Amino acid sequence: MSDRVDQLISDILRRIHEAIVENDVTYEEYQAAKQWFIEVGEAGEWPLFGDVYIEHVVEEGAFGNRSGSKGTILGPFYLPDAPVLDAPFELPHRPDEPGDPTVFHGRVTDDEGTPIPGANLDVWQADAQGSYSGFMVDSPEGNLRGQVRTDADGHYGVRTVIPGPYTIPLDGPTGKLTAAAGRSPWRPAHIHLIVSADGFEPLVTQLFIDSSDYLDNDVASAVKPELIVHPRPSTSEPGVLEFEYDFALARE
Ligand code: MBD
Ligand code: FE
Repeated sequence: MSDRVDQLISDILRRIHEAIVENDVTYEEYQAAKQWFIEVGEAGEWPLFGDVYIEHVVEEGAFGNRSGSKGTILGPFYLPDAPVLDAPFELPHRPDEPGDPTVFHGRVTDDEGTPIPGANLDVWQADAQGSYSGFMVDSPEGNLRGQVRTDADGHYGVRTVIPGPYTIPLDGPTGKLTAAAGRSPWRPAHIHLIVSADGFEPLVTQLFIDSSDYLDNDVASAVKPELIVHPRPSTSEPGVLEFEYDFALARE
């Protein structure tokens, strides 16, 4: 293990040193960078910074060649132990939850299309204002988080609202660095899922809403074309949107 640590830290430091030399980094810039590191820690933003700017490369390296459905990054807003929902599998929400009511459904199968009964889908998302419960004070505890199970045919369904796009906090160190670099701080509207079943690799993924802004400019670089969904007016329920998505899991 210490060989691994030595290999990684030596390589990372060498690349930082090269960037300093190639860009003629000044003492002032070095001191400003140190202060920025301190502020990221004080603001509790290391998980945010890591998941926005680094995680996508780790995810692609770990899972880019796996069989089955595409995954993407976990991000900083997952909370374990969300309630397991019963029919009609509606994510917990405020009585007057803003946003377009939506149902999505599909199947969980193995990578050859055989249905998996009793698979678990752990679902979490921002509300229509881009707020995640448990992290932002304007969203009540447990809002828009829940787990659903597939039935005997591997079918699942989830009732929710379309999330809004999310912006990283503009007044924190990650947002200030993002603005200083002239980058967009936005993520396109997305729904997070971890799809799991005994004997299969858990699939950590996100579904991106096709009508959202920022699909081609995600600050977290986590959009993949296979993960874009197309909500359409439901044929059975007026005023409700609907989309389908099937998940294929890789065997352990
Ligand atoms: C998010 O909502 C998110 O999903 C990621 C990966 C990073 C920041 C905010
Ligand atoms: Fe997110």
